[in-house]
Amino acid sequence: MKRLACATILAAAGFFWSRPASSGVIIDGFDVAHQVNSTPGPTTSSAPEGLGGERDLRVFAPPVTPAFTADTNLTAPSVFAYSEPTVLNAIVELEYDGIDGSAFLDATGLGGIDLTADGADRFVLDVIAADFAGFMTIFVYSDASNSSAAQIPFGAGIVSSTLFEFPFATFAPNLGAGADFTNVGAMEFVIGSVPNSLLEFRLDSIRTTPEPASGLLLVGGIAALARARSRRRS
Ligand SMILES: [Ca+2]
Ligand SMILES: [Ca+2]
Repeated sequence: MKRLACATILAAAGFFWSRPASSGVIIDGFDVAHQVNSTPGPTTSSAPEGLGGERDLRVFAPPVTPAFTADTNLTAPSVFAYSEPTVLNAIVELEYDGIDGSAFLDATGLGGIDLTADGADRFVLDVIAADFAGFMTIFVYSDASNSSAAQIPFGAGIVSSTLFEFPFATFAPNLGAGADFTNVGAMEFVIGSVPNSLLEFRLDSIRTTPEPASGLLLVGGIAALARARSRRRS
């Protein structure tokens, strides 16, 4: 019993020892209220909680009355949300390109951020609601001539926090030679539904992260158990 308790404590300690010094960056936590309509069009908002200090938001949808909207921190606290009231086949875009005051892309606006500086190797999007299936696409730009993209579909029926991981290694060149993830000037996150659906979508955060914590827990726990076992033998 004592040995088991010791091994458990060491396993827990192993987890913390093996955790990286940093755990990525928050690209957006959606803490500031911001809304965009399909008409009159795109908006840009100060976003002190977002990477680069500003979020540019665009929706691509036919004009309807009342207007189709997407928002942050309005439908739900610290959440990005939109809901298609009729079949719109809407596309919604979140853009991080520094403080340019425009929903048009400034492909070098972030000034060459190194997304891997703290050991991060993937984006994680925390989707908390999606009643219809759809897709998420991420575009990463080093400049206007070089970008990479990755797309992940999501299924219908998401009702609680579901993490979608986009490892940097899975991105394919979209323009030129592709993006250099150690020299990033802008990022776009695009969300859309499958055709002819009425998607209600909610996103809790966008961030970067190193290897998944579950893998580190396993490695740390095994190492600690091995140490406990060798102590028992000695
Ligand atoms: Ca901007
Ligand atoms: Ca912009």
